[in-house]
Amino acid sequence: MTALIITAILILLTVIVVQIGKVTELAAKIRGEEDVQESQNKRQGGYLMLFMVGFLVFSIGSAIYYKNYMLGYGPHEAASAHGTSLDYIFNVTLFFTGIVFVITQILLFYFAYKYKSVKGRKASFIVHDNRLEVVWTLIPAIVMTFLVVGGLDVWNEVMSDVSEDDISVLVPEAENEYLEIEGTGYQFAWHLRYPGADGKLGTRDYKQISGTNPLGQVWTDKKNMDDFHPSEIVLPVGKKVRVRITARDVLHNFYLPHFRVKMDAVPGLPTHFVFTPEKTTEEYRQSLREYPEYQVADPDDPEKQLWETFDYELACAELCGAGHFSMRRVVKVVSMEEYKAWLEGQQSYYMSTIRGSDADPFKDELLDVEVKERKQEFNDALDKALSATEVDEKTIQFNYVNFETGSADLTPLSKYELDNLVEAMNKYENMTLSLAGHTDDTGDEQKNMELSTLRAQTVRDYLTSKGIDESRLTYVGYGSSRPIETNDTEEGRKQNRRTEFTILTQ
Ligand SMILES: [Cu+2]
Repeated sequence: MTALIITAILILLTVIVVQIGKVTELAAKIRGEEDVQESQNKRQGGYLMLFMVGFLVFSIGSAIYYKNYMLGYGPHEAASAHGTSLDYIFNVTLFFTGIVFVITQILLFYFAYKYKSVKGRKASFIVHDNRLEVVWTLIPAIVMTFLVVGGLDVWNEVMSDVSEDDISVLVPEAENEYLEIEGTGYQFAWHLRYPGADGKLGTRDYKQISGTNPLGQVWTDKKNMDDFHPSEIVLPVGKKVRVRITARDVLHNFYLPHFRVKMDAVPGLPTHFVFTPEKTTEEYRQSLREYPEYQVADPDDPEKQLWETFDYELACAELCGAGHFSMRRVVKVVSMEEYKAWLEGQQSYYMSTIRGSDADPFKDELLDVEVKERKQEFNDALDKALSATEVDEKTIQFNYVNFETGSADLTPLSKYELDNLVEAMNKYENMTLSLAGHTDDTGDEQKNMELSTLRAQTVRDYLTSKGIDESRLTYVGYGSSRPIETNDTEEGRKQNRRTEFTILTQ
């Protein structure tokens, strides 16, 4: 409706202007062309001066009025180290272009007024003026040089990469340490990756991308094992961050407006930027608190005001498709203690999703940390059994000794626990053991007896192959005669299929 009214007004105005023109023409015919023309020129010159004043007042006034909507002003302060210099160079540019803008506008309208056509005055014609040419070439050249050099300086600061002396770590403490994270754009979200305890992001290969491996991480690269995929970016304040940026499908753009960094995410061509967040989310919220536009209730959370719910954000600044808007991710800048606490809650993608699956190239071996953990677990159980006085407390069940289905062949991972036992037997030279095999109650009992005996024997053979004297070991198979759990459930049957040892002497 408003648009319709405005259109109607414009049409009417045009009609009026055309009618006035016609009337003036008629008047000119009556009064004589030249007189009318001259008074008209005079009037229009005056109008132009008026327009100039109005226009300049409006331009400058609106710039001042809307100042707080510009980057670097009011609530839009930069939150990174280089962001302030970037805002500064914008202001310098604005200063010079502002001066040029005002001068040229004044001259433009003043000349139109001053050199309006007057009876008997003729325009002079200048072919060429060297001095003028020099002036209007040199002045802009000097100003441009100043702006470009200043801009390049800031650009280099923004685009500077980490140096060779810098070390990537998960928890940057020293001056030359930085945190490297990774953002991969796809339609329509960002997949984020942190390096894990080793501080290094593992290698990727696009051919490895699958449903369970969204980034195509190469699992044979151990640097990948501790990498984790958080749902938001959390950064420690005041520490250098290098962001590695890639894309999986089309062009995206990794944009952190509050930190004044922005970089295209290009499929097949990793890009990067380095920045240092200088203000925590909480500090930034406090600085927003004084602005009335942030003192209103948050529509999503009416209990709180906008400044309280403010969060830094990551956006995609490339129009990458229909769901482009949904590529927002929250960025939190926190103190080092909070950052460390957040890290505690993060779990390695490999350990939580890939470990032990068919995609795991290490499924037949234990990782160092697992070896350590299990050894500790074993030694704790052994110490407990050694110090026990009751006979039935001297039996320890192997938790990780397993056999291939229906056979007495040890699975590859079984050797670790058996090696722990070898070590213990070497340590306690007088220790003698009885090994026992058990099955569940499925199948033929005769077969179960044979299998359990064979399995206990396999364990014995493994131990003797590692140099333990045969005289220290006896073995027996119990079949399904000694269940520790019900045989009615799969879980119970699993518990009953076990191998254990009892300390006879120590
Ligand atoms: Cu995008």
